[in-house]
Amino acid sequence: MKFDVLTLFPDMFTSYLREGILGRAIERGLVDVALLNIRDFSRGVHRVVDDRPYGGGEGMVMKAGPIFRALQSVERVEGYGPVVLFSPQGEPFTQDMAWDMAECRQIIFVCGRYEGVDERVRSTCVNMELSIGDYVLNGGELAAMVVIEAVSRLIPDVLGGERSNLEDSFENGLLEYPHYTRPRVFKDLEVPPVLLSGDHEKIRLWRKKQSLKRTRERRADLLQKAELSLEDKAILEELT
Ligand code: 6GU
Repeated sequence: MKFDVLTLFPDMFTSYLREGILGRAIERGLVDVALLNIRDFSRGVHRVVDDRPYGGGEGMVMKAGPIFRALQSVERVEGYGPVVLFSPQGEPFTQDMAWDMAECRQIIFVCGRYEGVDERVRSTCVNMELSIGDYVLNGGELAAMVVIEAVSRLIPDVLGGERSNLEDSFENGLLEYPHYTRPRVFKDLEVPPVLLSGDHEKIRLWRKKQSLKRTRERRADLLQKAELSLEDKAILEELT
């Protein structure tokens, strides 16, 4: 998987991309991230990338030209995916989108900054606009890192033996059950005895119940959308 990231702040990515599971995936050649500094595609000695908005008002707008030229410079590999603009006006990013993106060979990201980007960037070079949530960031860089991480960990072999991602929150539409490890007693708090019982069926049912309970308490919206089995429904009945 190749990610091409257009940004005014490429240095924001460098230490992040060296760390952890993603760092190892890049080292192993499973993921490749190319950083393009939009400023390198500006014109004139002052390397201007933004300007005052037509019609007046506060703040600056990212110029279309540098972004357009940066995009033109990106070599498209076979099987390339979307050109994504990150902005608070975008469609909310979801795990389902991450799975779709993981099928692509290449995704291009444009990180917006300042008050916004010239609208003509949207109409000429971008075919998807994404947000990572209902709050305002200073730019799309953190959003790009979020999406790179969410997509990368779905690529075969990236997680390796770390554990299946199929049990993760959201993969079955539910939040995860609680986890415990040693010691058995911590500040008078005991590990639920069922987890020490060795009875795998009992443990499976307990975890399922905890997962459903937690989802109902914290994210009733997810429970509405989840595909529930007969067993799930029976457990929920019991909980009420
Ligand atoms: Cl993608 N960009 C900015 N600037 N703010 C955001 C966002 C993106 N997603 C949520 N807030």
